[in-house]
Amino acid sequence: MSENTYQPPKIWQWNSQGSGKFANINRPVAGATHQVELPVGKHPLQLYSMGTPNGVKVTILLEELLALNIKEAEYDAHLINIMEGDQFGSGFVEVNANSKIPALVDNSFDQKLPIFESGAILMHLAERFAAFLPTDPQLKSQCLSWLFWQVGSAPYLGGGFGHFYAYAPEKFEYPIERFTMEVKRQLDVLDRHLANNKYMCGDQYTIADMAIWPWYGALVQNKVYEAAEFLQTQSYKNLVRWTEEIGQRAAVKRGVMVNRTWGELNEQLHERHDASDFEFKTQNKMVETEECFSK
Ligand SMILES: N[C@@H](CCC(=O)N[C@@H](CS)C(=O)NCC(=O)O)C(=O)O
Repeated sequence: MSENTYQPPKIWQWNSQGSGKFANINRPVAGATHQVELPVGKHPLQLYSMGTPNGVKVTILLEELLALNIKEAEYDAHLINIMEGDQFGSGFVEVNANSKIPALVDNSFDQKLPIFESGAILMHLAERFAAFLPTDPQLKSQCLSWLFWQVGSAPYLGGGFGHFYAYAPEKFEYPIERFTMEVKRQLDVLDRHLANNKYMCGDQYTIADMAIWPWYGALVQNKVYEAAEFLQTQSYKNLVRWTEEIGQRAAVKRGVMVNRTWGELNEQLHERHDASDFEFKTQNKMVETEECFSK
């Protein structure tokens, strides 16, 4: 066991100078910290997000809807940089009182329709466009069960395992043991299910896959927390098969680029306002353009 002398005080006090990767954005109170309106683009769907696993769920679905030629799914994706505190701007808080990305405003109705929580956004879009959510009651309940499983399970993976394994300023055995146990169990849950199912809902690729892939697929591909070896993710063969298959979809490849501000420059599309942005506005192209202007 790690040596640890910490004793919780009688009453907790906020140390705003706290350590750790997210110390500058973590706060014990809700609400806006500054006044700023959200930008609004030309399409009915306005997404306010960042290319994290929760954000990517929605951009994958939007790109999949567009790949089905559903033109009404055209969208503007505005960057909310959570590391710089954009989620605490007054305009964002009006759309999502919980100050977390992703948030969507659907302007297709008489009144603007704000919606937050990735699972709720996926359901809204799938129902509105009658796609990627089965209508058969058996399959629909399976799809929604897995969708809600993901939303309930991800905090153990991200806030629990990922935080203590990759981000905490010191390594502590107790939380790493606890959350590794749970994440390995979750990986086994998925692997056993995918042994008998092509996708999370039998043969149909649905919003359940789009919710689970950005988290557990990224873990398998060693794209989050650098924990693939530690967790031996390659041993979950069915999960690996499913991860690779979904990763090859063109819409998924586009979805993961949107609102992404790290990694290879040609894989970062900070804002997406048009389908052509994937070709002309990735960061490698933006840098080239800036270089042109500075000459
Ligand atoms: N349950 C929420 C979780 C959203 C969430 O945790 N978003 C993170 C990024 S992945 C965030 O915005 N964090 C900013 C913060 O905590 O201040 C959902 O599924 O939409």
